[in-house]
Order: sequence, then structure tokens, then C-alpha cells
Amino acid sequence: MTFSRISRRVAASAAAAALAFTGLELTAAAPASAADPSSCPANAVCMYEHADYEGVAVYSVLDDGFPSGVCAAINSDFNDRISSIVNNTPRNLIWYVDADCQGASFTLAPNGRISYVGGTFNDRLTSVRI
Ligand SMILES: [Ca+2]
Repeated sequence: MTFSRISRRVAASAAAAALAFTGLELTAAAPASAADPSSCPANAVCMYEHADYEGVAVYSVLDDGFPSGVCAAINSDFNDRISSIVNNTPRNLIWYVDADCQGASFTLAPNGRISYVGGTFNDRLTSVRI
């Protein structure tokens, strides 16, 4: 709950540009100076520019009651850029290389993380089923 409030405030102050995660806030997190996946907030999905949770990081907090099975577009700033992911939500997240949850996909289990999404998916992820 605390992180959800924080992320809402940050998103509002950042003029909420192109928050393509419908119903979620895709918020710029502090740059991962020391790549530390444990710094991903509770109930959030954290997406990293590079493998091993390096580079620019953004996250979205999953609000309580967010409908399950929704296909969300990845913010245009991060489209075709993600290389590693932390899933601190209680849901399976299914990641796709094409828009509208089409094309090749893989599932990241609840409270799972992946230090490198692999060649098929690296810098290609475009949508995610939440
Ligand atoms: Ca990348």
C-alpha cells in the first residue's frame, strides 16, 4: 500500500506521460546504481534496460483489484528495451514480443525474477498479460 501511494504521487508529479500500463502506473524508479533486484518495491513489476538488473529501471505497482488477464502495452519508452525483470506481484505475468499479447511469449511466475530474458525476447518485449 505504501509503495502504491508513493508511485501515484511520483507519477502525478511527472506529468504521467504515456502510462501505457492501463490502470497501472509505469513509474521511473531510481537508476539501479548497484544492480539490486531486491530493491524492487513490494507488489511491483520492475523492468530493466540491461541483463542482471542493470541500466535504467522502471516499475509499475499492481493495484489491489486490478483485473486479471488484462493485456497491457509496455510504455513506449521501454518498448523493445527490456532485458531483465523482477515480478514482485502475486500473479503470473506473460510477456509477449508483439502488441496486444501476440507472438512469442514466456511466463514469469509470481515473485519470480529473470536476470536475462534470452535472445528470443531480449529488447523485443512489447506487451504483457497481467
Ligand atoms: Ca535491453
